[in-house]
Amino acid sequence: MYNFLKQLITEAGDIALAHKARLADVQVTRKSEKDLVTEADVAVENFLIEHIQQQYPDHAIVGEESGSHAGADYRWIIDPIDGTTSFVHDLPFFSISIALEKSGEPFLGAVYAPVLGELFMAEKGKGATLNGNPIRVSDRSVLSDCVMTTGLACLRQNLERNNLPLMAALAPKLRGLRILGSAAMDLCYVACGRTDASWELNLNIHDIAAGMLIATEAGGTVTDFSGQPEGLPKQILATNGIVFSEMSNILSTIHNQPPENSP
Ligand code: 2AM
Ligand code: CA
Repeated sequence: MYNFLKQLITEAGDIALAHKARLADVQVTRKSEKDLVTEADVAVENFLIEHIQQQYPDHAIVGEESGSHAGADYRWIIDPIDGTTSFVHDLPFFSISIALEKSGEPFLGAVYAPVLGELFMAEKGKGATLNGNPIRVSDRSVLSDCVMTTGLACLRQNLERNNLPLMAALAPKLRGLRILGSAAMDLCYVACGRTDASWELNLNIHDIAAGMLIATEAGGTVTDFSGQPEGLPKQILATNGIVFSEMSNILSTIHNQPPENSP
């Protein structure tokens, strides 16, 4: 299954790149005012579903663009393009994200950023790799030495509590804060130690399922802000483990404060 996944995601990356090569002609439609879906998202997802169903006809599949396809013990969770906005704006920070669960537990994960030529993979209990080489989280412990990523998916949903207060509180404490636009890549960058943590609100399971396994297999933590799994994927905090407590305290304290202007 590992080799099947590796080949599948690489071929899916080629399809995304072929669409990107004629970006001006790629059809883009709006799921909502700011939420985009392109011809490439649909083409990659259809390719993935077709090949998974051909190889494993009894497996279940959940796809971002097409919903659930029923099946048994194994479940594939796919995001054909994570970071569709980056794709549309010709930025390199988009990825294909594929996770495989067995009996409800993550078992295999792959995230491929085709423009950058980077394939992150993990198998439960066997560690994580980048282009076949083992990776591990960073050992930075002081926030002022840390670079982190976050995102603003929450702003598209008019939530009462969004990420802006959290960003305002954390940015001054860090060496750097980045918004790359692909939650799957954010988790992989924690996994390989480029960043030391990442947090975000209101993601979907297909954005994070593969990256979570990759980050945890590389020695990181992936939980909700309080350190539990229950709040995922609406709250996510991925860390190198060392900065977890401090980040969890800051995020929980600020996020649990009543929003301004409330009685
Ligand atoms: P997508 O590109 O697959 O939609 C970036 O912050 C992350 O947020 C990406 O993983 C992106 O996934 C996701 N995202 C973008 N728009 C979103 C929305 N309206 N609701 C939830 N997540 C969204
Ligand atoms: Ca997507």
